[in-house]
Amino acid sequence: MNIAHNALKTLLLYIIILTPILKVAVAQNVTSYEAKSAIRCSDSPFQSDVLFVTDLKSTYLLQCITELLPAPPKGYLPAPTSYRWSASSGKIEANQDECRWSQPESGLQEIQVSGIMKYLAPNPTGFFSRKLPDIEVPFRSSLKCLIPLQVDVIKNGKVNGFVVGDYPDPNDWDDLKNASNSAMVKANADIYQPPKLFYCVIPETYNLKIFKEYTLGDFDLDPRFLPLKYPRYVVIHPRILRKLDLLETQVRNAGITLSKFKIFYGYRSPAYNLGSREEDGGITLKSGFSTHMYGLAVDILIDEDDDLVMDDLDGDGRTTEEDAKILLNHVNKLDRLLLQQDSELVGGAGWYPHHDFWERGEYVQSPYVHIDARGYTNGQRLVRWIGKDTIGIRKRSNPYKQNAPIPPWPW
Ligand SMILES: [Ca+2]
Ligand SMILES: [Ca+2]
Repeated sequence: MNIAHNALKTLLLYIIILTPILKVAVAQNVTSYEAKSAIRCSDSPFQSDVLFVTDLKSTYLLQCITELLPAPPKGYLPAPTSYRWSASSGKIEANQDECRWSQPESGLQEIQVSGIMKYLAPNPTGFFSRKLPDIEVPFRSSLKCLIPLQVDVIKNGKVNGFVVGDYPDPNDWDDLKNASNSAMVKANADIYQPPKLFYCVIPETYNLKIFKEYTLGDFDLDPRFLPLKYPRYVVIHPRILRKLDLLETQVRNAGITLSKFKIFYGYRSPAYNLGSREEDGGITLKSGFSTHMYGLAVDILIDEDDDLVMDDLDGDGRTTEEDAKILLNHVNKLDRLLLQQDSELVGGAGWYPHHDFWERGEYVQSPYVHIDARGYTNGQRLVRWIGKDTIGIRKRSNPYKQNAPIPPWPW
């Protein structure tokens, strides 16, 4: 009797506990909801793993985009969503799903938003129908932002302790002697001013994508070949990112497979450029006013098989200077169009038929192409040049083939 009584009690208890749960489950068709959210910046195209900040004077407008998955059932009405914004540094002016952000500190910063998405259940329609539960789902998102360090005057050739060397003066005749074309440098002195914005490169930021598939480290020297102390600083002008993007489109439209260009050299400081002149075999490969020093240039390969050698673009079964020429022809086509459009993205290009990247030892020898977004031409002619043969000068054999395994990443 007692056992039966206890069993009945337990059953009743279960019914009492389970009924509301079952009701919700039935009402919501056992749906569990998820609120997806993301922070987007409409003011900048440079957003990938991080928002890549290129202008410290700007106020960035950030928007939180939310979506309930799956969509709420028919009849549910959205209630105002609550948002709570915060930032690791800088000034925030939040207004619902939007937030204006300004004056952030340099380095890797983070914006966060959290809140609750709410949908109100429809009112019951019949005498026996019950009110369904409202839907309330919390969400949380964050956006990493890479903020440059502003350096108005480079003192003692250093940026926050990192040696960049002395930038030459485009109005000084002594400095102009080292320019490959002093008249053009002098006439375009505005782009040859010492840069003011430097991005800090550390192992934690090296692999962060700043724009589409391009990482911050793509613009720094490769630590697999040249282990140097961190933190380091690089300059990346937004114009070269926009130009890489246009060139990618142009190359892909021609039917060439390309995930991204492999950047051999992005930023090179004046100290690095001067130091490596000697290593280039005693010849001056690097101009005293190289656009690499201003973050306006990249040396690139198409290297989908990732062997650090230009791919066989013309399909003759081997890598030669002709493969680099195919890429150069695409740069020419793009630059002619940019010149017609009077675009600031127009630039110089160099064809390097044979080249030895001295600091990578025997690992890397490949034809490549230099592109830049210097913004000027030589009248109606594009600025173009052919690189010297450093493999021949250094008497390296077996070009374009690796003869040693590529070193592992140091982290
Ligand atoms: Ca290759
Ligand atoms: Ca070929």
